[in-house]
Amino acid sequence: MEVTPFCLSVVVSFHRISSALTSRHHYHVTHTLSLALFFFLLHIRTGPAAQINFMGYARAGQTAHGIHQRLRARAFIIGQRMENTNHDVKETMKAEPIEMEEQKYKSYYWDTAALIQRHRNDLRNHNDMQHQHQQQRTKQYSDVLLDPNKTVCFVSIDAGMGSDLINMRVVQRLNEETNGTTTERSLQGLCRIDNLSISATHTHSAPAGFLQYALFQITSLGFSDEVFQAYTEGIVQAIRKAFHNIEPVEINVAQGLLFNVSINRSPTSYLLNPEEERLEYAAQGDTDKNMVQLTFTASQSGEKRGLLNWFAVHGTSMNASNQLISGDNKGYASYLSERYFNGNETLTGDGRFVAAFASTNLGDVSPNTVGPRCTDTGLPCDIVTSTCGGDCMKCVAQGPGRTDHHSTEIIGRKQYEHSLQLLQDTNKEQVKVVGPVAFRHSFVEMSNVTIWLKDGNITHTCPAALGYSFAGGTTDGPGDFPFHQGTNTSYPFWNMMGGFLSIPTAEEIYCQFPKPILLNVGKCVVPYSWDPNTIPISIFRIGHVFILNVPSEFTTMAGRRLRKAVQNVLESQNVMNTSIVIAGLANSYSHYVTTEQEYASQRYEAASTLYGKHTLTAYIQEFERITTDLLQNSPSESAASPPDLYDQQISLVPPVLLDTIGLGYRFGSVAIDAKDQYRTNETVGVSFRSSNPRNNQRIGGTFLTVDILSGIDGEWHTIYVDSDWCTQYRWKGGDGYLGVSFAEIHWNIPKETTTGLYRICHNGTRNTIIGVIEMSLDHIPGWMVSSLLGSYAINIVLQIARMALYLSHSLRRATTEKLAHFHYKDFHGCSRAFLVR
Ligand SMILES: *[C@@H]1O[C@H](CO)[C@@H](O)[C@H](O)[C@H]1NC(C)=O
Ligand SMILES: *[C@@H]1O[C@H](CO)[C@@H](O)[C@H](O)[C@H]1NC(C)=O
Ligand SMILES: *[C@@H]1O[C@H](CO)[C@@H](O)[C@H](O)[C@H]1NC(C)=O
Ligand SMILES: *[C@@H]1O[C@H](CO)[C@@H](O)[C@H](O)[C@H]1NC(C)=O
Ligand SMILES: *[C@@H]1O[C@H](CO)[C@@H](O)[C@H](O)[C@H]1NC(C)=O
Ligand SMILES: *[C@@H]1O[C@H](CO)[C@@H](O)[C@H](O)[C@H]1NC(C)=O
Ligand SMILES: *[C@@H]1O[C@H](CO)[C@@H](O)[C@H](O)[C@H]1NC(C)=O
Ligand SMILES: *[C@@H]1O[C@H](CO)[C@@H](O)[C@H](O)[C@H]1NC(C)=O
Ligand SMILES: *[C@@H]1O[C@H](CO)[C@@H](O)[C@H](O)[C@H]1NC(C)=O
Ligand SMILES: *[C@@H]1O[C@H](CO)[C@@H](O)[C@H](O)[C@H]1NC(C)=O
Ligand SMILES: *[C@@H]1O[C@H](CO)[C@@H](O)[C@H](O)[C@H]1NC(C)=O
Ligand SMILES: CC(=O)N[C@H]1CO[C@H](CO)[C@@H](O)[C@@H]1O
Repeated sequence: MEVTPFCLSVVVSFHRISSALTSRHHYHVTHTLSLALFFFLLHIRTGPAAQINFMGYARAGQTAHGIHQRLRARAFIIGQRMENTNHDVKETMKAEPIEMEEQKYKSYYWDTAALIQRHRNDLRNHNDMQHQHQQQRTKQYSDVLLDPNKTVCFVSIDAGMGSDLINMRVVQRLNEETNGTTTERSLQGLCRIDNLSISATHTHSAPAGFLQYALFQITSLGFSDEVFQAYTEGIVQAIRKAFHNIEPVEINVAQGLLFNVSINRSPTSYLLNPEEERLEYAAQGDTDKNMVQLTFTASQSGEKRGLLNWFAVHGTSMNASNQLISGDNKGYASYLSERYFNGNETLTGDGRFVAAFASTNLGDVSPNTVGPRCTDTGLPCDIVTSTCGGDCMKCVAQGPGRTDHHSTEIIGRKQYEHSLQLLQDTNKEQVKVVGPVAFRHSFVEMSNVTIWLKDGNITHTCPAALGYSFAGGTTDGPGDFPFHQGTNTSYPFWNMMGGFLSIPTAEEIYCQFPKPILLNVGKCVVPYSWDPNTIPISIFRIGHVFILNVPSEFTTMAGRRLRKAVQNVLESQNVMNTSIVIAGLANSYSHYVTTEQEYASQRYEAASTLYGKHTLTAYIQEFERITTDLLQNSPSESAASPPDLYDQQISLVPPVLLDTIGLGYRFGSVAIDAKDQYRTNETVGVSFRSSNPRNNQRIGGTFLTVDILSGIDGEWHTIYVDSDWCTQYRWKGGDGYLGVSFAEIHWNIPKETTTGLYRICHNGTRNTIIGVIEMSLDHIPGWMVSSLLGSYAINIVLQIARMALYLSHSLRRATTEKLAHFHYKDFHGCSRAFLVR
């Protein structure tokens, strides 16, 4: 049903990013450069709201068609003050035993993420006060220098997974651009590859195309520089914002079990783990129910500043049919929490309080608690293979809600309420975090780790490979017929298909046994690597809290074993009463990690355990190593960093060519207006004549506002933006529309809405190559020009010309920059005023 927009131009606009970089002054680069201008001010990010594929379900048709919730980066910088504040670095180099630090230590944390730079009158006074407050604070703490060796930077992002390329760019950007004030300079070198962790919440409704390995780019039509730049920019801005909110805080850690929010989606695999091991976790069962939460309270004012928690559940409440950008259940939980602490009157995105619901060992954990059912019969599926009559596509897990949207609300709200309980619980469950901040980081060449087994034998991990069941998908997002989970035998036909890429050697087949190799991804290098062979791991210490950053999805039991192994190392060195959490999907992506026993079942998670059945053992061995290094204050050995393949990336996603509009119409004008009046709980729908949102992603801004007319000053005041749960921005455009597009805005009027006059507005940016001509026609009314230049006929001619331009490198060189330059113009429109009673 769904057609990938621009499928025709896909073929023609094939280009390499590298050529874009070498010809800096030519046109598609100029395109990205001018976008960067918009990014600069802002730090809330969303990937392109249109046409880009979502990461997660790997469905070619699941492309972004608008925004339900903006994606966010939430950054926390936690560190100790430089011992010696006279900036003499040499003085501070002396290593100190950890225990001595306990009482002296002070920790600083900056929150982030949440301010939108917008021109708004309504909250001006409020903002002025905030601004003054902020300036005071900056003044107060601007002289604080953090010790880079005792600082960790943790960023939770609403995205599918972390990316090593993004980490590299974020660190580069932080070092390049921090040349302003003294405070900016002390940000330089503070967050680096070894103490920065960017962990994704694993929402399956965020744009793809930002990973540098070919496998992840198949359904997203290659690499998408727009998405990559937006994510990078958002994270950099979040870290910078965190840095500017420096403040002494008290950190508390609390934990508690949360039931009825998750189920195991491979319960038969879990049962293969030894019984005595499973009995140890009888209170929690086959998924981790424990939420571990850090809360940050300003030391001076005692105000709550933020929270950061980990609870294991997949971001798959929104299903594979969803086409609106969304933070899924974690994003909704963050939204509710930030709204609770910042107050309803604070616009979403503003406000000091930051709540991050981060991901952990969620590998086999689904939020679809009703469980898998056959879509045709309604009966449970075959439990071993997750099929109905042999077809995996019919076996789909259902959430607790009526719709996937409703399920997201239920699962998100339960996490939020539990987090609030943990935070407000003033009994002894709250433990004050004391102790030093420290970290160790290591790149590990996971494709060939030598492993010393307990029985004294030596073995090794294998080059990355995906098994048949990988193509079977999961019950949260089934794969393709004829594949199904639990396949442990291979078929010549599929071996031949997979063999086009790389034929596994006998040794590789033996190494991966019993996984039948479908894709020998570790050896595929055309056009560039398909999966990482080198992965980053790190351990962060914040007092007695330890964060284990892994670039993968650990299953429940795999996570428990890793935490236990690290705990044993800590206890052997007399570090007791620790809280250990796994930060999942951090800093790169290498699929799943199961236990050796689960590996034998070859369900999806096992087929996606890239480096063979000893993958978990390798992780544990490497974490034991860096944990020991951390405790003994010795440096950690590291393999070479993963390659930077940016220059080789292929992108098949065409740029936005033109925005057109029918003759006589104006961009931003209303196509379908609001009714005269509504009641609460009704939905207002307004449609605007609009443009492709990829022209300007409005990072930190909004595509829509819901305004109320104030009875006091007679001015319109914004109350909701496109980040709010009650609003939806849908983009209607693409292939069949010849460049014409509409912005459909829906506002589901919340119950607590007061009686009054409201309106809905839309801001967009249109794209025209002939900006020069347009400017020379300045004396003609704008709508006339835009409708003239926006007419189909003219645009088809221009589109052909532009396509030719795009195709021909030499032509591109020959044309002047002016002609080739994309030209952007903002537009704005509002609905009629309507009454809400
Ligand atoms: C941090 O540690 C590194 C390596 O141990 C050392 O070279 C550097 O001087 C230290 N920096 C500070 C500010 O102590
Ligand atoms: C950093 O300095 C360079 C050159 O002095 C300047 O071009 C650039 O704009 C500065 N960046 C910031 C963020 O101030
Ligand atoms: C989980 O939900 C079921 C009903 O859906 C209820 O009977 C049960 O008590 C709940 N368990 C917990 C621990 O809340
Ligand atoms: C804030 O909004 C929530 C729902 O979004 C509502 O339940 C609550 O009553 C509101 N609080 C106030 C003070 O209006
Ligand atoms: C997703 O959920 C919606 C309702 O929320 C349902 O109509 C649709 O069939 C579901 N799609 C899939 C692929 O499960
Ligand atoms: C794996 O590492 C060992 C040494 O640790 C080395 O001898 C061997 O050649 C490596 N294998 C591959 C395929 O790189
Ligand atoms: C360890 O090596 C011995 C001798 O090669 C072999 O018999 C035994 O099966 C190995 N054990 C494991 C667990 O592989
Ligand atoms: C493959 O799985 C089947 C059950 O699904 C099992 O009987 C068989 O032993 C397995 N084969 C291997 C090689 O593990
Ligand atoms: C660890 O916690 C227990 C109680 O939970 C307490 O009795 C013990 O003293 C603590 N140990 C340390 C070293 O703090
Ligand atoms: C709000 O509307 C929905 C359907 O759109 C309905 O199911 C629900 O009961 C309504 N709630 C109230 C409080 O009227
Ligand atoms: C929308 O555009 C108008 C007119 O250019 C501008 O005044 C307003 O600030 C913009 N609003 C947002 C939220 O960007
Ligand atoms: C890998 C890396 O970035 N290492 C750096 C860690 O931090 C120390 C101190 O700032 C640097 O010297 C290392 O280069």
